[in-house]
Amino acid sequence: AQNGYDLWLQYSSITDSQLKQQYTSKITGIQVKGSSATLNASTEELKNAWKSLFDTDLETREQGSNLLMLATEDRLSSELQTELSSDLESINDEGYIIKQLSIDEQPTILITAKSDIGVLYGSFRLLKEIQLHKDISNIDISDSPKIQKRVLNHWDNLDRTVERGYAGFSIWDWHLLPELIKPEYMDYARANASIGINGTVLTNVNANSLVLTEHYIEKVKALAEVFRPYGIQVYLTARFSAPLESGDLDTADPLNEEVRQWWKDKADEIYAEIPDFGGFLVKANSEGQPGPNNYGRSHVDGANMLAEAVAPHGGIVMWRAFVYSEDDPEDRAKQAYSEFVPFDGQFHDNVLVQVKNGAIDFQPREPFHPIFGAMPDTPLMMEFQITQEYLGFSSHLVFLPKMFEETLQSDTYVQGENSSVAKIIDGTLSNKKLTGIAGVANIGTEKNWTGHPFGQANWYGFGRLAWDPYLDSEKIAEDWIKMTFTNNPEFVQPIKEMLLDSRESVVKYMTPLGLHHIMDTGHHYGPGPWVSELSRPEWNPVYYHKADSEGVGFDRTKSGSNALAQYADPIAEKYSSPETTPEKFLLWFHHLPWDYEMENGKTLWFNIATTYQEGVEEVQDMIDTWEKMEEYVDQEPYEKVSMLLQIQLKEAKWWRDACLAYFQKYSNMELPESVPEPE
Ligand code: GCW
Repeated sequence: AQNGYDLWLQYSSITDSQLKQQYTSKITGIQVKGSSATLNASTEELKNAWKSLFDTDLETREQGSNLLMLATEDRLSSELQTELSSDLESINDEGYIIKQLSIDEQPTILITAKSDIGVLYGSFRLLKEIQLHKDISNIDISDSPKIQKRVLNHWDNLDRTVERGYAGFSIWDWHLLPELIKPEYMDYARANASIGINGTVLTNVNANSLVLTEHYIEKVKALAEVFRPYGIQVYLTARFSAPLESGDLDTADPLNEEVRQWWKDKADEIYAEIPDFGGFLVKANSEGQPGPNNYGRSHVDGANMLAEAVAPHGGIVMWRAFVYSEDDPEDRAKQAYSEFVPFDGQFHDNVLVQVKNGAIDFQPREPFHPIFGAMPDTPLMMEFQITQEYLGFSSHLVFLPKMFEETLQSDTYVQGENSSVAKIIDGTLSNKKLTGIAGVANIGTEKNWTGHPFGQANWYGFGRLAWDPYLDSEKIAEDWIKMTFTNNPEFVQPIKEMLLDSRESVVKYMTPLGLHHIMDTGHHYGPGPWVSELSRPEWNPVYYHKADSEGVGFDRTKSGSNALAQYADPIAEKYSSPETTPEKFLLWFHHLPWDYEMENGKTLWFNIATTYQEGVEEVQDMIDTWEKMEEYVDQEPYEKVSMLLQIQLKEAKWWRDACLAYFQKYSNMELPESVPEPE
């Protein structure tokens, strides 16, 4: 059923007899070489799926024809190893091969890999091919992840509230752990493994040091044990002042010997319980969090101290670059770069610097963060936000892979043309040994995990792009729709278009033409361009749009903050003039008069107004599309999406009306005819 719990692992019954015949005759049983928790998980998944897809049992058999064989490379006969040698050479430790072969003269479909986890990934891939109704005769697929650390970041607090979470409470039931293991934990692991996610940071970056105490480590261990067979490592956030709060030291100075020893002992203690613990994620000296700067030390001092503590155990440190200080509010967009770039090359090998996709904060649209490409000697990890803090929470339908793709495919030009952000993240541009990507999770206790039924697509899409950052968002949308709803093209085609367009629509009705951070403050829901009284200047929307009777926009060129200088040429040069700046970034980089003439010959004011209006109309189009889809969707999700789309329409109008009414006070210009007066 599509109530949402099963996510994209619906395994909906295949009723087409020809298709069913193809699959069930090609695979009549399963043979598993060796045994391990991961191989068992693979077998269980295949067997359960079979039951659901074909209403028949996939039985374990030791021999025969048309078997599905699961075996890691080292369990293959030497002839097979030779036959497959070039395929095997082409995959990495987590990759897999799925191939139709003849083994002992029997037709066999083999899933092989260098590791058990590779076999698990291959099993999910085979199931995906079937869910997508692909032809599997002569199947021949090999694939490997391009990024090593593919992790979710949960901003989950120990009291089960979730910072910026809109799908209920935290799924981690700390109170009842370690004894009570909810079935959701395993289904969470299955879902993540199915898209290749291999790590999860369980706790909020605004961290509580309690999670590092013995009592909680036991609970974390219980989760780690559920996740381990699925190849998912657990990580924790480390509050920098933990030695003060949960230890008995009176400093957290990273150069103090006792502090260093405290972290080493802490790491040893954790690893004794959780041998495959992933390491720490740290938010330090950002938004009031403690950090090395409190002791006159640098980010390098802080990160390297923790890196030394986890290094003997193979752990890593993900040190966030999301910093902006109170001292220099001239342009928040410049600060992370200014603070981190000078440290390039100074972090230990097991440190990743984790950078948000843009320099401000998870806006509906931002240019890529200028740090990407500017630290060639430091592994940089991408941080995307899957939860929709600035994009309408889980009330609005927005397909984020389209946005992630835009960032990943942006050309930084740092080593000439074709220096995409994706190449920096996957390490190919400067030959990085450690690579990673993180997504701030949108998961909670809602029955369907993500609140909005289409929020699942963002979790799914993040995973797919983490595995392969070059993937097309259209492909992701198509796969997700088919696996979650139906393969019927009458549904797939229009809904795919709706998803792909949805991101641009939200930009249009919230922050068109490069406007940003004009959401009402604190909660970041709904418009608030007028807000100006918060204590820190850079928390106020007026700081970002700078509307006055002269014009609107943030001048980041030489005549302004010159943040543009942080980008390589030709970007820096091209964007220095409004005429050659892509219109989608116009007001991000320029303060322009209301009557500035745009490409279409109309004024800036006219374009702002009509773009807001287009955004509203596009939400209406989404509603029209959805209304035609009733027959393809179960009643519950159908109605839920219908009602949510009505909220989205109402709020798109709210955005349009509020922003235009506010900006009109400064522009003093009439609304274009096509734009209705505020209701
Ligand atoms: O986007 C902002 C959020 C904060 C968040 C912070 C961060 C976890 O408003 O809630 O804190 O970013 O990323 O650290």
